[in-house]
Amino acid sequence: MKTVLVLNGPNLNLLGTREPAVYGAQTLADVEALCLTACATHGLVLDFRQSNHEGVLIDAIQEAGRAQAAGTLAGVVLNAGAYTHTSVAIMDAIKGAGVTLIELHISNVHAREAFRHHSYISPVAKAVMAGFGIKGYALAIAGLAELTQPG
Ligand code: CA2
Repeated sequence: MKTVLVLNGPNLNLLGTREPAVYGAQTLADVEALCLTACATHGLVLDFRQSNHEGVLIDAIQEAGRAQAAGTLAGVVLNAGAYTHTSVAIMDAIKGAGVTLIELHISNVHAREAFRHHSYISPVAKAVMAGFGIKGYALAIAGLAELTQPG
């Protein structure tokens, strides 16, 4: 069974504690439980991580590229948080790793402030998902499963 890496960036550990109107009331532990169910449905193994540190996210993306090349990883679901809008380094890491990656946002970033409309991740992502709340994580995992095992 292949693994899916679900990688969460800065401040996503605060989910459920503030801004429920934007991000909902559920916690990151709830997101992990939802991802676990989605992976089980699709015969995938979940690797779920969160970091507030850009370099840690980059190390995880590079590791994912090696795992995909070795045939053990289906791909990555990345919610890079605010790094989406700022990080050339994360964009370079995704490109360099050659990993299949779905960019994910809980909120519809295009219906929010202008600075959230630009993403450094989108040009190097296989697909982009935004605005489905935390259910988007399950949809992104289903999308990766479809890419890996079409039909
Ligand atoms: O909608 C998303 O998932 C975002 O990636 C979330 C980021 C934001 O900077 C992006 O523009 C869109 C923010 C994550 C911080 O999440 C918090 C959750 C609860 C309380 C405070 C922050």
